[in-house]
Amino acid sequence: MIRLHQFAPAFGLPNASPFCMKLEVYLRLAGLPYEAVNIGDVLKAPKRKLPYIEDDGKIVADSGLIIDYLKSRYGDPLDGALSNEEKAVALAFQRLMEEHLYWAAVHTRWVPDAAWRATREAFFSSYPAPLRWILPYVGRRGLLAQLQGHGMGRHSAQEIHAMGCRDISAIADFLGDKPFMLGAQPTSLDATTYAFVANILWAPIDSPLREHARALPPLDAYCRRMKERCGI
Ligand SMILES: N[C@@H](CCC(=O)N[C@@H](CS)C(=O)NCC(=O)O)C(=O)O
Repeated sequence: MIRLHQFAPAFGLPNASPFCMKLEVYLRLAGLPYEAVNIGDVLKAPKRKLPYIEDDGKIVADSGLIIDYLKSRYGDPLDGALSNEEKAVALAFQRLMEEHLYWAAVHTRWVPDAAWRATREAFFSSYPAPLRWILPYVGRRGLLAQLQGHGMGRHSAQEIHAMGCRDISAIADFLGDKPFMLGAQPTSLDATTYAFVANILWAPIDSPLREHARALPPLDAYCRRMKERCGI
């Protein structure tokens, strides 16, 4: 049985980490049985990030590499029939969400004081003292350093919001009135899209990104469709 190591659910979402949520949604859409280990211990993760999986003694980290591994081991029911052109578009959107929009969303959760209070409460309040006080401080400092390292954190809040909103518009424009990103059936791109869009739309973090996503009604309908399809 695949063991999925991830953070515990938070913010009323299956996972407040879009990468963990993406992988869990993928496992469900692909019909692969798994056991979720919601301990969220980043220090035990081989790359110090979650998710990672254990499968038959093999440990694989990084949601994208895990999906590649799962496809090679268990087949590719979601993407197997895609054309090279569709695969190229899927990869470009995946990178848009994971390497760009993600950092704009991280900024909305960890930087403004009001959002930070909600993030701290959701992610750290269940830890016993003194971890409850230390981890938020260490975690926030780490995330702010990552934002600087990526480069997103060097822009003004206004610039970051404008960039994130453009990404969200691109997703909505490409989705159009299709049921799923690449047509009538969900593919692995939908695991990514649902995870990243729901994490902006449905997390209780008031931000210009969420306002923008809310102003594009097909996105909420899409997330509901995905939720119904995968059950989380
Ligand atoms: N490329 C990785 C990214 C995973 C990632 O960024 N995970 C974040 C949570 S959303 C994490 O574990 N962060 C812990 C940290 O930075 O300390 C993947 O696709 O799995």
